[in-house]
Amino acid sequence: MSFNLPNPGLFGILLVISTHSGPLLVYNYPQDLSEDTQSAESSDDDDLSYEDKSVDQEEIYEAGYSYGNEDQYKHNEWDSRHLNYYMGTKKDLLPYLEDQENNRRIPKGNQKPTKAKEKSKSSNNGTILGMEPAYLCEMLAPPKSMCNSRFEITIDDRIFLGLPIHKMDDGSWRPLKKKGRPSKDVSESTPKVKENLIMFHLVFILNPPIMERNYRIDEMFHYVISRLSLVLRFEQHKTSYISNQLRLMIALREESDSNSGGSDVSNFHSIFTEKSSLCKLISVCYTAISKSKIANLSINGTLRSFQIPIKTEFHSLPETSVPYLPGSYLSSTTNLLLNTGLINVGQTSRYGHAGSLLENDETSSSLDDIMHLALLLLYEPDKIIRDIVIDPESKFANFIYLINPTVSILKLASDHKMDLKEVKSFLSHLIYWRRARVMQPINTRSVYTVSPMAPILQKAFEDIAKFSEIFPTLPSLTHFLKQLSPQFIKPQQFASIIPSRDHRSSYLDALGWLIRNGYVIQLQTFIWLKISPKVKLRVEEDLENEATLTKKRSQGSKIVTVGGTDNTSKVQSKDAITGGEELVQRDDTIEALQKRLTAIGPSILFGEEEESIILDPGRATTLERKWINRIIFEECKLTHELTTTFYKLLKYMNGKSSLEMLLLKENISRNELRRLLFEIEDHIITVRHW
Ligand SMILES: *[C@@H]1O[C@H](CO)[C@@H](O)[C@H](O)[C@H]1NC(C)=O
Ligand SMILES: *[C@@H]1O[C@H](CO)[C@@H](O)[C@H](O)[C@H]1NC(C)=O
Ligand SMILES: *[C@@H]1O[C@H](CO)[C@@H](O)[C@H](O)[C@H]1NC(C)=O
Ligand SMILES: *[C@@H]1O[C@H](CO)[C@@H](O)[C@H](O)[C@H]1NC(C)=O
Ligand SMILES: CC(=O)N[C@H]1CO[C@H](CO)[C@@H](O)[C@@H]1O
Repeated sequence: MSFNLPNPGLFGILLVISTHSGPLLVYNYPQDLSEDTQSAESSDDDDLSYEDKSVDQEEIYEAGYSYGNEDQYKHNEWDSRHLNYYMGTKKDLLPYLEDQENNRRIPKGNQKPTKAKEKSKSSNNGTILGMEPAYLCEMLAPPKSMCNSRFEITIDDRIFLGLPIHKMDDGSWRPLKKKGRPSKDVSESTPKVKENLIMFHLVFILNPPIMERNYRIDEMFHYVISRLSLVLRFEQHKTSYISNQLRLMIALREESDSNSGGSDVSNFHSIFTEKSSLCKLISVCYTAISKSKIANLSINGTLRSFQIPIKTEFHSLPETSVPYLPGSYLSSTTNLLLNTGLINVGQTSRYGHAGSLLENDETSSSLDDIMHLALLLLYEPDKIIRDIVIDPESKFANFIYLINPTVSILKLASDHKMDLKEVKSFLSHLIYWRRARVMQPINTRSVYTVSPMAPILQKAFEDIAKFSEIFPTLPSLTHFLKQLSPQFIKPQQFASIIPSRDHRSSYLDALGWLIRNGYVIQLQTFIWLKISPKVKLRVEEDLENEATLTKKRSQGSKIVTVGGTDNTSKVQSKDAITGGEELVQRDDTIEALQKRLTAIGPSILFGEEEESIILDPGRATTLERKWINRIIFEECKLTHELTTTFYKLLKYMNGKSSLEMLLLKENISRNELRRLLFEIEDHIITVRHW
């Protein structure tokens, strides 16, 4: 099992409608949904078929699965119903497929596969998974109260998932502002269906592996079903698109009946698919989504894309036993894309139900941060422009030609006086269409190293040849990687491996290639402020002096009684464990504090004489601010300029925002930062990772 690999498990799509005369299955794709026949047939092919996983075979096998530690599973019993069933190597695949096919031949429950299959082959009067369409329709046409929200039923291990859309009481299709009578209530001459249509429901039939069930259906609902259903609702509301399509289908059927005398029933399906744009889009949607491709659907003349994005960006290292796609990229920068919906971060728990669909505001603010990054094209510009079919003279194409991984998008836009909104739209499309990835601009002064996810086992052999073909004058791929991960010293700035100025640009190109293909990642620097016992002691002394002074004048100060140095630092260390919980309130009693601290256990507490780490200076307590000031003004005696820089740096001292991001976002030079870090060296903890 791996959520890192695409596995849509889409078995078919149904269009169910309700009219005043009851529910009706109008169209289904593929035509034969009587049993799981498609996959059984394909497993006769060579060992690379594997189509029942519904992933895009060509693409993934071309790349080769990344299986992590192969040996771990070598001796496992091979059971296609078991959760480990595709954590195998290629050579395990054949027995697996055979096994699966055998399982499939055993009829399950009340289904009668053979009969159903014969029937459906002869006409579209067949069953859906052994069930009569009329019976199934009753279930898939829920009452109004259950419409306009997620719909899900499971029948014989198949999940029927959709977002049924019901007509509003006022006759319109969208719950909008009062004025929203249907904008064009088309002529009364239209046959019954139009007025009759009260509900339509695009039902996706899924058969995900049991262990992935919730994940896969959430993913499908979030990325495809909900979005597509709402677009259709919009079209129905605006132009009666669904009603018009239904009328068209009735007309087609009548025409066909009168031509063939009603004998040629089986033809409806192909006629519908060909002539009705609604049926066509259902078939195109099925074909693309079931292969993990991007479905480009023409909905009443407008082209829209739907897909379950493939997971190729990781912000943390997946477990070694969990497969992922080779060439995947590892960077904490990926976090910046979390809310954009452009990539798959593999957390379906983040997807609300139908609610979170229009996340545009969130998306566009997340894109602001991304503008500081650069785009790395995953293919040659010409190929991209050809493949996504845009005019080579267009602004979009022009933008693609300008993309340079060494330059931030913001700079690119300002250098060429481009409209930021337009640029955001271009870059979103390139990321969504799997043509580009964002990353920090490639820089000779940044540090790069071999990715722990590098596809060494899967692809290195062919890539070594490719690399030397593309960069004939450079060292080999293996030599490059060795230099980037030196054995006895820590990784150096990229500049250190560039032999001369003349080599600079070819080395940067090669670096881009290595990053694009998942071999190399950027190392980033994360820092925290640490408070030494000495600083704490000095601040405590100051406080005591202050307190004495204050006491002389009035009554005791609350700060001294409650915010005792060591106790605050212990509370702080609690924060380290729970990961970002609010600091304990100042007015907590010492008893309460102690209770919480004992609950955590003594081993992780910093002793009285030990250092504290300030985890989030953005939310520093009064005492912590005193420590910080002590460091700035007394311990390091920073100059005025460096103090200013220090305050800019402060909010990055949380172990989450890297210094490399700081250089990109704040107006601080590398030199200035270096000087500051040198001065405060004794008071920081540095961690380097992706
Ligand atoms: C359709 O199915 C019904 C019952 O399942 C059967 O009576 C009828 O003959 C079938 N029609 C065709 C055209 O196969
Ligand atoms: C498509 O949209 C236009 C308006 O944008 C509308 O006039 C037309 O009827 C629609 N087509 C269908 C098939 O609904
Ligand atoms: C849909 O369009 C995108 C962008 O042009 C393209 O990458 C993708 O391959 C297309 N999908 C299919 C199934 O052709
Ligand atoms: C950036 O800093 C330099 C000096 O450090 C200053 O001259 C310049 O005006 C600053 N730019 C911005 C946009 O703040
Ligand atoms: C100053 C102060 O209140 N210090 C307290 C910190 O917590 C320890 C127990 O962990 C107490 O013994 C101290 O009195």
